[in-house]
Amino acid sequence: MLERIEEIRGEASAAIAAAGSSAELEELRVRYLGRKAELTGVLRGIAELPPEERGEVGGAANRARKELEALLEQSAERLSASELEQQLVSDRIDVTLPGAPPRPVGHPHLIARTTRLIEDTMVGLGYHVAEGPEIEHDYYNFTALNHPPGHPARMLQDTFYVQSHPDVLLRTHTSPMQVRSMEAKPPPIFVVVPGKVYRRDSDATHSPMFHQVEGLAIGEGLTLADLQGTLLAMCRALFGAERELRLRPHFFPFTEPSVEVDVSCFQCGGSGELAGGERCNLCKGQGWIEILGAGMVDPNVLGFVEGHGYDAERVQGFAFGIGVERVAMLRHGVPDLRRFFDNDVRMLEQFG
Ligand code: 2NL
Repeated sequence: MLERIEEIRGEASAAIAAAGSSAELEELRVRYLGRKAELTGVLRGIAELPPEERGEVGGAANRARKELEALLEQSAERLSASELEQQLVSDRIDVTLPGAPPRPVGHPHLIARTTRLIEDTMVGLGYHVAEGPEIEHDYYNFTALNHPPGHPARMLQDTFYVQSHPDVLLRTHTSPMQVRSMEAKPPPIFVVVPGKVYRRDSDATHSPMFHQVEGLAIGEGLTLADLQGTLLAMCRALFGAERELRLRPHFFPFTEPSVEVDVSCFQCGGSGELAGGERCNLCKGQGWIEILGAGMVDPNVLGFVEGHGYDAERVQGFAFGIGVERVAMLRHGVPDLRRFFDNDVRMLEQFG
């Protein structure tokens, strides 16, 4: 029995010394010290031995077990240290490699980009940009802009009012901020006001909320010719250097005379016909596309800011209003303005 214990001890310690991995070591621990191991069986069977053998066999078996346990522990330490070393080598990363490609970030909405383009063009002509409240007093939205009480634009069908304050409303144009700009600064003034406006209207070409840029120029000696030149520069920036303008008489409450402005079609070049001879679908064969409204500021409007230096006998000027959605639809071929507000990324992503 003592010889067998010595054999097991020798075989096991050689195997432990030769083990090449922690996994192999664990196998050896089970084989030599586990519940079914021979040495474990010897220790368990001590009681059945003749009493004179118990001490010697038990002592040898226990010593062998202790020794193997100690050897296993030493080897485990050695192996786990070298395995860690190996892992550190194989997992080493090259910190000089370029990083992951940057995640694509968002971009301004097409309406914001179109607004910017209009602003930038007007800033290039010397205009300032002003923004103001979307919730307005009826004085700034209507009264000071020559829309007298009872004017149809003031009616409930057209304008959103605040229920508890009948004289407070969602602005229907950005003109109120132009009145505020005149109150804040005497002439000459050259200002554009971009922003959201609200009207009770909803279909493929009208949304209850839409965007507008209005321009105002007041100074000495400004004429309709100055208005034409200004709008020509703006429309060429938006639709191409070849464009021409056509002004048709119109009516707006705050301008006199007033005009509607058409730009020569940028698809057919103004001929109304495409290369193959068929009718241009963009201008419907007309050669012209209606793009904005404008006019010479009505002296009555200046009357409301007379106390701020606007004397209608001394200064005059022009104003215009342009719809941002309409410009964006024309420039990018968007067929329905509601697509701007659905916020479907498949739509938005097309205009990065
Ligand atoms: C349009 C075109 C327009 C104005 C806006 C304006 C502003 C002031 C004084 C006079 Cl402070 N006019 N703005 C003038 C003409 C046209 O907008 O199609 N509107 C419905």
